[in-house]
Amino acid sequence: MPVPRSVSPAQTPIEVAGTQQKKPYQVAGGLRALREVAGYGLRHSGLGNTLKTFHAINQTNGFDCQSCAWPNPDGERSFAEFCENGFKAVTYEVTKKRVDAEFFQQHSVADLGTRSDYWLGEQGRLTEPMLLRPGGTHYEPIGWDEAFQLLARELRSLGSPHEAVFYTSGRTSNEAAFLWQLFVRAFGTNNLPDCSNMCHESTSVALPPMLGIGKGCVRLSDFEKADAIFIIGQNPGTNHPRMLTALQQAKARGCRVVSVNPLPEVGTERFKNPQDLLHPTRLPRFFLGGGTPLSDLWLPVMINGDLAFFTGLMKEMLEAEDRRPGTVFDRGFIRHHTEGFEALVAQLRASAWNDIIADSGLTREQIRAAAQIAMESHRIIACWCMGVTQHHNAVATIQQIVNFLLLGGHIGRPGAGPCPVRGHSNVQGDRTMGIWENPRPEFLDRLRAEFGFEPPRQPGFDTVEAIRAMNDGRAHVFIAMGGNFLSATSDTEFTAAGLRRCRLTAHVATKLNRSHVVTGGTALILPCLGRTEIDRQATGEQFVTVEDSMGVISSSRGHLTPCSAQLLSEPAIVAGLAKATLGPKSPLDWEAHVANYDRIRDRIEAVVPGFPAFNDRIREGTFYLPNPPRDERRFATPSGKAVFRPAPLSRAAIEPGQYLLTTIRSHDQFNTSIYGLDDRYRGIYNGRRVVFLNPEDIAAAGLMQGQLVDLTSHFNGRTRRAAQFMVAPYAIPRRCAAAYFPEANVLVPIDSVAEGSNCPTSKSIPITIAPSAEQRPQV
Ligand SMILES: Nc1nc2c(c(=O)[nH]1)N[C@H]1C(S)=C(S)[C@@H](COP(=O)(O)OP(=O)(O)OC[C@H]3O[C@@H](n4cnc5c(=O)[nH]c(N)nc54)[C@H](O)[C@@H]3O)O[C@H]1N2
Ligand SMILES: Nc1nc2c(c(=O)[nH]1)N[C@H]1C(S)=C(S)[C@@H](COP(=O)(O)OP(=O)(O)OC[C@H]3O[C@@H](n4cnc5c(=O)[nH]c(N)nc54)[C@H](O)[C@@H]3O)O[C@H]1N2
Ligand SMILES: [Mo]
Repeated sequence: MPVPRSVSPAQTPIEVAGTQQKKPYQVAGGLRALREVAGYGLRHSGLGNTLKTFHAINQTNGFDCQSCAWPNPDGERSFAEFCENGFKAVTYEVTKKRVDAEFFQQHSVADLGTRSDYWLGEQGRLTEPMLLRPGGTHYEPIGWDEAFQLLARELRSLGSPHEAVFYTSGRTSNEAAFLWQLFVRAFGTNNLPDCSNMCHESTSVALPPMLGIGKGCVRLSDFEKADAIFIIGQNPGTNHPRMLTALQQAKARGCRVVSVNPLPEVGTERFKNPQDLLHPTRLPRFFLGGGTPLSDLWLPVMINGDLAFFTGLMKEMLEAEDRRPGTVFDRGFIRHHTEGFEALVAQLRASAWNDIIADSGLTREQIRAAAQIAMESHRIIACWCMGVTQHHNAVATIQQIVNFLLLGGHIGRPGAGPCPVRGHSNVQGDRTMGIWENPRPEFLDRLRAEFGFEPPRQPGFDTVEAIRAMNDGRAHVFIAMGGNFLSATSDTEFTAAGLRRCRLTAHVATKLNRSHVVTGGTALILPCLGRTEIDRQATGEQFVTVEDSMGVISSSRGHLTPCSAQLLSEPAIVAGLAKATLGPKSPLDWEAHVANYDRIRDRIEAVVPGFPAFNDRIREGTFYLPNPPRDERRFATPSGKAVFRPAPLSRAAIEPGQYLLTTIRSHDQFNTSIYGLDDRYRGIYNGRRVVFLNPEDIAAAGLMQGQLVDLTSHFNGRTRRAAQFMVAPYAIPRRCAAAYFPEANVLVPIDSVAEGSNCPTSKSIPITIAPSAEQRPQV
């Protein structure tokens, strides 16, 4: 097999020789999912740990699965409350392999730069703090105290606190996140970019002016009551597999599911629930038949066609309402609880069907079929994820989805409401804890009242702005609480250049990744405990808390012996850094708070609304944060009403000869962590450099299945290139293309962002496609 070619240390090497395309799966889940779980678990973490994990994952007294933010049932939990991909995420952390000092002695940073993302993650858990000196070729061990002193020195020597960037990924617990933002603000800046900036930021911007809240307004139990569930730009079979259980149960009651997605994702089509194996009465359902059909209607919108689709959907409903006034819209709700209805109606009337059809890529019949389901449903839930949030018009699209819900009064009604499905297991909680570059003044006021210092008021850098700041010399120190900043952000080579210009880059992490390999002058790797591990502090074993996608706070307690005695918990790392940096200027006694996380929770209770009697309540079980729109149809907008926000049609433009590229996750990855090289649901094996194209486009361009092509993105007259992707014919609308994240991130221009939220447009990138100079050997 040919040696993989390294593009640059910032990108995973090109490996295309063995990639194959076969038939996509017809059913999600099934016995195969169980086989994957068992195989993956045993291979990486051994029998003992596999069984222990199996026992504790998502159980009331166990740890919160780190894979996604889908909630656990409020009542009784299944004995196996997890999914294939959750199990892989856990196993990825519980692996028996170690990346220790000896490993770093054997592998220079240059060597690591030639390794694939998959290989880096497979090497095992980080075990001790490591330092890369200026000009050094290898990371070498460093003590924790020395590491904190070094970081503190660098931070204190900056011209201003705003020259440092403090990134957060969404696995960070509430306790760690609260301390982290407190430290950063006491240090003097709001430079707190987080993964949310690349994820649901468009949601967080779209919702507040309409609903007075930046979060979804449904509970899991609402899925038991809904008449229709719209799943928009989301692939739950891979990314939120436990959602399929909720959909399966909803379907059994006769609820209808509409999937809005350019791709026919198997997870929204058919599902065999592996958990049925544990219920004797459900066994026949598992073994007989081809699984539960999930989707009643699949709408293959063109990439970025969602805004037009929702405009068409509402226009169709408006025409029906015109014919039979008072029968389609919830006039009572609109009158009492909303404002701006007339503006929306005017916008719908002004939108032309020709434009709606052209922009959405759907037929009038398809839109009519969706409207029919909507008009027959008294309770509608709309779920959306990255297929919606990562476009230039994402905020407008989300607002159009909420307009649709408001028309029918589908908010604050059991079985109905907006349901942005969050990604990382605590990304929503991190924001609640104040991880935000643009904090509300009320939040800062409460911080000041509780801790007696004046927090900075000037907004900080979000992710995109942080990358620009590192590149143009406004930021010199980059410290990350988890994540893989380099590979997760857009414009990979530009981000790499920014990191290289920093004086210092440091990462609190559990596993090795590419961000540890493309560094500033000095670099640190600070290994931390994972969710699965026992967190013992001065007063005894600790637990942490997280918030799921539906605003439920639950506790998480690790059960396994830490993989190395030298790991610190995330709160302990923040405390060590804060104490060294702030010294006597500290707003609290860091050590005392880390000794007993109850003290951190007391501080959270004092600062963050919704946490009264936090320590008591969390010991009794889980609890919901208040959600006024859901609980009492109360909207914290200036008028106290929900606000319609009409969004005029707009679409990502492509020139003749161009395609619109979306970047997606395979079934075998968690963001930048690559679990394996297959995407069996889509029929892709042993490789990730694949571009999905419509067969007619492939023929029209004179290309062939399996051929290698180079992708070039176009933005404001500049091009960016990613070489050697294998052509894979797929059921995707014409002029649309899909490739995997993070391989395709190099194509996403730093300046191409969603209006209002600054989220990189990872789901709509205009590209051209040309045959590669190098082709794979014919077999
Ligand atoms: N196993 C696993 N679980 C995960 C993750 C993971 O990587 N692996 N990541 C976690 C995180 S952080 C997040 S944010 C979520 C992500 O969860 P998803 O949003 O489901 O992830 P993506 O793969 O980005 O998928 C987006 C979906 O949108 C579709 N899509 C693409 N472009 C468009 C468009 O223009 N319009 C519409 N309507 N659809 C479009 C794609 O076909 C795909 O089905 O999952 C979380 N859970
Ligand atoms: N093109 C494109 N780009 C995208 C996306 C896309 O759809 N397309 N999606 C975007 C989205 S939705 C998101 S959320 C971001 C994700 O961006 P990030 O959150 O930055 O990336 P992850 O890959 O989730 O981070 C993985 C790393 O986190 C570390 N880690 C794991 N567990 C822990 C822990 O418990 N503690 C600590 N301290 N570290 C830990 C490990 O070292 C691991 O290597 O990527 C974004 N980028
Ligand atoms: Mo995400």
